[in-house]
Amino acid sequence: EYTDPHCDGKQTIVHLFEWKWADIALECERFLSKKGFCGVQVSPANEHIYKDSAPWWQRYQPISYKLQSRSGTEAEFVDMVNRCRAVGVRIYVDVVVNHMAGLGQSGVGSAGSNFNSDNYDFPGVPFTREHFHPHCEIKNYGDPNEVRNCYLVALTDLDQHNDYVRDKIAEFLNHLIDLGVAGFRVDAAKHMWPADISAIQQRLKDLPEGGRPMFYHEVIDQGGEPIKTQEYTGLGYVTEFRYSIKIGQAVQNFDQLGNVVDFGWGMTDSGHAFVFVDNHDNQRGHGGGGSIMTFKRPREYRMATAYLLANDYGFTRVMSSYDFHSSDQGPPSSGGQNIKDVTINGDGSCGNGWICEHRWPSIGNMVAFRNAVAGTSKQNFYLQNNEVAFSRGNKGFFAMAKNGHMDKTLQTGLPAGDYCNLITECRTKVTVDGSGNAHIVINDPNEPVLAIIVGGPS
Ligand code: AAO
Repeated sequence: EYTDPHCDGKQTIVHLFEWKWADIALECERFLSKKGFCGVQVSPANEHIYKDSAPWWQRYQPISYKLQSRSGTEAEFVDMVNRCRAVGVRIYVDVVVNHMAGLGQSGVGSAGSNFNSDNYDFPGVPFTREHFHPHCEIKNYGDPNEVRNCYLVALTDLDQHNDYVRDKIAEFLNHLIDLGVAGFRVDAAKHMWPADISAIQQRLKDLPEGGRPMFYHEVIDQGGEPIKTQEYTGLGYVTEFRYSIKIGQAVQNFDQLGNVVDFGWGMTDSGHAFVFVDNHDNQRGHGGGGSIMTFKRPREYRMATAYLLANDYGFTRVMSSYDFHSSDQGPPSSGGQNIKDVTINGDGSCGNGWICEHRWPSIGNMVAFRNAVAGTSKQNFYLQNNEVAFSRGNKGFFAMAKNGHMDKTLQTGLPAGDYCNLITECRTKVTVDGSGNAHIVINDPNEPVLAIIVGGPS
């Protein structure tokens, strides 16, 4: 019920991590709409702490639900939502409702509200001591009571059993619904009781155009703890971190590519799995490890994301990062809390320290592939000599070569015809014969991917 992204059947969102609202509006108009993106996950939009060092994670310490953050004002937020929507791109907000700011801090937040965490005083909402769990730190992830009722890294833990707390959180989400967003990423959902999240959902309006908002819950379940993603699938999508690890490993060892989804490991069913190659935490060593593939290894990262988008599992999110050298470092800035503009170079890449993985050809162009093959399954699977290929029903065909070169005749499952390789934007083509076979050639070590679709450009 909470799994419809409300974007006309499109299949992929991009996390524009720490972008300003004004830049996101521009990106919807100049790029995302043209490439078929469903929407954008935006960084937390509500009031948060300001720290002198301006780390990215200050946005995960709420002070109130006023919509003024490092990314912009409420007016700028509304302008972004409307301009993106006008070109068919929706906004999904990262909502931090498990907790407020961490202990040991006081002062003024990004919207000008005072706070004092040690006194549990957040007048901007307002929340007071009675709305929080008594202090205990989460030490043992083996104890679900501790994970849900104690504090995650000293963040003052709201008690979502409390009706007033439920009402205030619902009021915040309803405000965002009124403004036209299509859904929510629920931060630290693992640290809230599923029944409490459900009680909050029941207080929410339908979207103005009808239907329930999409929800995806951040639950890190890598198999070793009692809390399972399946406890949350009744509430929407749930993050599937095992897939992130498996895809990262498999692009380094192609033999594993046939086996990145295994329900025997307790992985989330495809209709509820929210999937990605990396996220803003694990790309910098926060929130759980594994061999995570990131933009710092561009060749393998392209292959990992292309495979994510080609495969028939889950609802997909593409990461879009800024360059960083230490795990706390905030977004490109010219000092203080100011965030630098995202500039666009002549070749379509980004400047000013923004990586813009979503604009890399074998990532951005795979979004159209995923849209075109939605609802089909993998067929004609071929995996040999560090080459992988498969068809998606009779709608699309995908191939990838680890060393950048492939020269092979394969069954594509597609009707006869000439098809453009989406990745090269038609600079290379594929001819499928009457029996569905085609001569597949890949000859680019940097973008070693080929993707063709029925009904695509020709
Ligand atoms: C900052 C400072 C803290 C300070 C705090 C309060 O860094 O020192 O105490 O402020 O003043 C982000 C940053 C935090 C930051 C916080 C607030 O990452 O560093 O704290 O903002 O500013 C757990 C949660 C998960 C969470 C993740 C980071 O379950 O929900 O930690 N992610 C979200 C956000 C994240 C944000 C918050 C939550 C808080 O995406 O950006 O924090 O709003 C295990 C558990 C996981 C657990 C990890 C990390 O993972 O399973 O549930 O994630 O540990 O603690 C193997 C296992 C794997 C395990 C992993 C690591 O891989 O298979 O399961 O090892 O041990």
